[in-house]
Amino acid sequence: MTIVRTLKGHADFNEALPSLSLRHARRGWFLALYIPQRHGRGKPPGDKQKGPGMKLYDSIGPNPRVVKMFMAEKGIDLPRVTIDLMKGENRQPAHIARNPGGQTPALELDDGVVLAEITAICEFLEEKNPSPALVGTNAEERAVTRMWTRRVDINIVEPLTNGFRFSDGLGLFKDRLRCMPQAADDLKTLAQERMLWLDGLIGGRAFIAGDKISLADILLFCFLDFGIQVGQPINPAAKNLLAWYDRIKARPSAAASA
Ligand SMILES: N[C@@H](CCC(=O)N[C@@H](CS)C(=O)NCC(=O)O)C(=O)O
Repeated sequence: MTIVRTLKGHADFNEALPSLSLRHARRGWFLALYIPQRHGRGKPPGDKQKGPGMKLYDSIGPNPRVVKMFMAEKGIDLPRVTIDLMKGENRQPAHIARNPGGQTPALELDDGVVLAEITAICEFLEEKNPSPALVGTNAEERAVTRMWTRRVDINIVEPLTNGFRFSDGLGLFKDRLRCMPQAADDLKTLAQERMLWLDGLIGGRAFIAGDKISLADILLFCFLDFGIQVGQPINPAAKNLLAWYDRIKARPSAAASA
């Protein structure tokens, strides 16, 4: 049974020191590289799952939330396994064997293939459950959604997230990722500037990629909501974005994924 916890704020991240040492992390990477397996297909040693069944390896944080909100919009329900990020469970060999990136979410399929990377997981779920479409119903719609999703990702999600990891989240991430604390303020400023840029582009549109909710909205919402919790609020000058945020937040999928 799944326990879905919400991220209460950056204090949680800062207060909990990672129990994982660099030595363990290195060992995990070593195992991931040298245990014979087809890339992305590793069944973790000791995995006792019997019979077919997809499951979502879930945790706190905005990335798993994107998948959960996407699923909520589509009415998909899957068994979940909670990975304890604060204790570094995601960086231990069992999870690294599933996802060499050592992060969450990961979606294990019926045949043992493990998908990671939120956009890949969402695109897979879309193909298996086309309605309601959150990527698109034809080539053009899909391309437009992917274009906006990528814009959101590069311009806002990446700088906002790294701005957090390199400052408020440093206590948690310093032994997990290459952290550049000297870049944190610039990254946060960049995210703020790009919010204003996006604000100008979306104008009077109801949604980021057009007149229907899409993966681009879900991605942006989950990360802006995370930013609000960790001291990176939406740029107050971005009036269109603020109105958009309120509209998305009112959707049941926002509460269902929190
Ligand atoms: N590029 C990955 C990013 C995943 C990611 O950063 N996940 C976070 C949770 S929001 C994580 O696992 N953080 C813990 C860590 O890196 O140790 C994706 O698209 O899924």
